[in-house]
Amino acid sequence: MTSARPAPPGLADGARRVLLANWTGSSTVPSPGLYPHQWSWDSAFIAIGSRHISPRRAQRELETLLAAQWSDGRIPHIVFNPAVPPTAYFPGPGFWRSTTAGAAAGAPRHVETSGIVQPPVHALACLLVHRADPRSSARHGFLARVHPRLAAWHRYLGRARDLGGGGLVSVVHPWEPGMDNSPCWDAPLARVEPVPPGTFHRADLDHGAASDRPTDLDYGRYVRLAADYRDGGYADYRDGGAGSAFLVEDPGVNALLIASEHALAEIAALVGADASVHRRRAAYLTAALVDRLWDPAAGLFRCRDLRGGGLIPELSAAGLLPLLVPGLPREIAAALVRTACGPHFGLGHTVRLVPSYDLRGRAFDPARYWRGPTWFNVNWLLERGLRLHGEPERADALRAAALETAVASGFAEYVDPYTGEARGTRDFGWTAALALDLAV
Ligand code: 2M8
Repeated sequence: MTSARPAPPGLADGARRVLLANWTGSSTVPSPGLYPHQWSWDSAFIAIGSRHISPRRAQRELETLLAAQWSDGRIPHIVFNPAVPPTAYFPGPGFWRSTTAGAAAGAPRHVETSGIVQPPVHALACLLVHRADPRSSARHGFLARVHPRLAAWHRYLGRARDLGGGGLVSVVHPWEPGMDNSPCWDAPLARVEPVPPGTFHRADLDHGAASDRPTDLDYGRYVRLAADYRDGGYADYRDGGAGSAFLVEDPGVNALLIASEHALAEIAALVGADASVHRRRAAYLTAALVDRLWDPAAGLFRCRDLRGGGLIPELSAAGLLPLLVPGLPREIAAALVRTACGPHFGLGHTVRLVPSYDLRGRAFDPARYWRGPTWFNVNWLLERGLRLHGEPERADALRAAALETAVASGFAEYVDPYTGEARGTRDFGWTAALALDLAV
């Protein structure tokens, strides 16, 4: 946050309007039409913004999500709202069947959820929400309640999801890193047999332009992977044996876990628990991230395909997200800034906000979801990273561009990186929330 330039007129009121309209009474939907349930990392980003409207509501947002945590520690990527018709979103609760298929893995019985996860940005969100009003947070025991749940979540990731055996967290589905159709997944997904077309109905196409969304072939593979995971009881297996046909180490997921381990250390200290375990975890994960995913020639972190492909050659914005990591070696942070500002991501000359994928990449598409468009959560994270690593002027410029683009696009889900034209749905939850956070 900075007061470098005032926010554009209408931003704060507009963001508040979106966050109020998307609030259900216990959590906030990303979008009432396209995404009518609670999403895991969306709620974390939304709470970071809504803490400026009501810290209590932001606490509630996070605690609603945490109440759906499985007893093995996982936080599901969707918590379904029973009041929403089952056909409103695909795949819905009837597909995931968490209360039965997830019983052995410890799915809760009182609520239907998905069985996969999303990036662990929650401890960071809880700490920021606490800081919005530390006295009220302490009075209501917010951190004392969330601390054990966050610790269990990180333990799940560290123990059950170190599927490559090198210390990093793996993802078992392209929905887990949150960048669903990133070109990074093209090669690993090519090995997955899609379910036959016509065996499911894509509710997303009732709300969004097909050219802005993943393809039917992508969806056939997403459904296959999710169904296989469900049919295996949502069990996680070490690499080499049974388990997901899609198995990847993603630098964004791991960077967010490291940032959240640092946040959890602060939370632990505030509630009188052991903080050192989280500091050690953060240091260990940072070393593993550099060791396994850093590509000095490219000047960014790559994804690792654990099913035989090695480091994936595509340049994704996920590979810049470790800029968020405190304690990243100085020369690596400097290289990430150079890459963000170089020809592949164009920050500050070709484009004003970082695109999701290489502007010069073979698969670049300025309209299609995570294959090029600019996303506000990615840019919020990079703004923080630039500030953390001593780049306040670049951070200020990025902040100003994010605020202007958020308002001009009607709080779009994502935008064309060159023109700023709105793509996907409008009045999108995290766009409004993170713009508000940058504005105040
Ligand atoms: C998108 O993913 C969902 C599946 O989880 C979908 O396409 O239906 C992604 O952009 C993801 O990152 C995001 O959390 C979710 C809800 O906004 O939508």
